[in-house]
Amino acid sequence: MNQTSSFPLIYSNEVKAALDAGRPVVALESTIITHGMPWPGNLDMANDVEDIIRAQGAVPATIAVLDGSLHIGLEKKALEVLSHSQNAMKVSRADLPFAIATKRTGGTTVAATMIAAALAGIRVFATGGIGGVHFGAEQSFDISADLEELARTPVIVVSAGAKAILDIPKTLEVLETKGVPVVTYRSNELPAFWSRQSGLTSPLRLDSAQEIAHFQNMRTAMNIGGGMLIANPVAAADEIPASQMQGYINQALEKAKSKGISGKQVTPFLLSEILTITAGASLVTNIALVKNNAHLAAAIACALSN
Ligand code: PSU
Ligand code: MN
Repeated sequence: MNQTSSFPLIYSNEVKAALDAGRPVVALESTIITHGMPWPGNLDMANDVEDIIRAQGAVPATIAVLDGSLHIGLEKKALEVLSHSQNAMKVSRADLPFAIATKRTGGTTVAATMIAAALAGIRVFATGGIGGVHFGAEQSFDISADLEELARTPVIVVSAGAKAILDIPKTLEVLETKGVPVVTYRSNELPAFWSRQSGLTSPLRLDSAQEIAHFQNMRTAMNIGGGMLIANPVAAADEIPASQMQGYINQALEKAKSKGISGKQVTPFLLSEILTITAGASLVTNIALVKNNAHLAAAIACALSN
């Protein structure tokens, strides 16, 4: 364990060694562990994803707040404890210093994980899907802090697109307004998380990890701040087709509405409803797409460090 700052910031030995040596590192979020997937599948997913990154010659840095310390890289035991913790906070930008100040434990969202990754000098981050503009946002104003974070923090976020429970066209519009590049990997069509198709043309497309690294280097050279979103379609064998997903999503959205679910609960509620409605199939796809993203993120991290 290594502490090196004016607040409790702890690096795992593996991550510290990699950062010191300039070896490729990939950040991983932990809200997906604490709020996005049920135990024990969440723990298996977290361990498998770390191994995928190692197998490609990069080092995984799962990020979380444990008892008031910000951890960059979790030891096996800590990951296990987090995966079945009952009172973990969902920690986004607004909550990160709060969780540290009040000595809480929590899973970091895409936004909070980007902040931590940037602090640590990690340039690439793999997740499932980012938060975005929710349906009915014109009434609820429910727009994820992930979008603002992408606009300001220089980390490449590898996702399977925005979760299909979101209003994807509005999410794209907000990203465009904020100047966040959205790059789909090897497809002209933006994926929709569980599905390869969204019906929307991707703003940008690149076909290799090297090109993505080159693009990001160009953004850095031109002093254009902020991150970028990579949308990586899940493999055809693992997807749930969009036509099928739409019915499940509508059912979940109806239930959220009738129960008056709001704020931070919306995303976890919808994900767990969809899990029930699909009898677990959505989780299988969710795990497959996170692994797929870890693979690409590791390749980008390797390309960046060359
Ligand atoms: N992707 C998943 N499962 C999740 C999330 C993403 O496959 O649980 C989490 C991420 O941490 C993301 C968060 O940052 O949901 C978005 O929440 P909100 O819409 O409340 O900002
Ligand atoms: Mn929200």
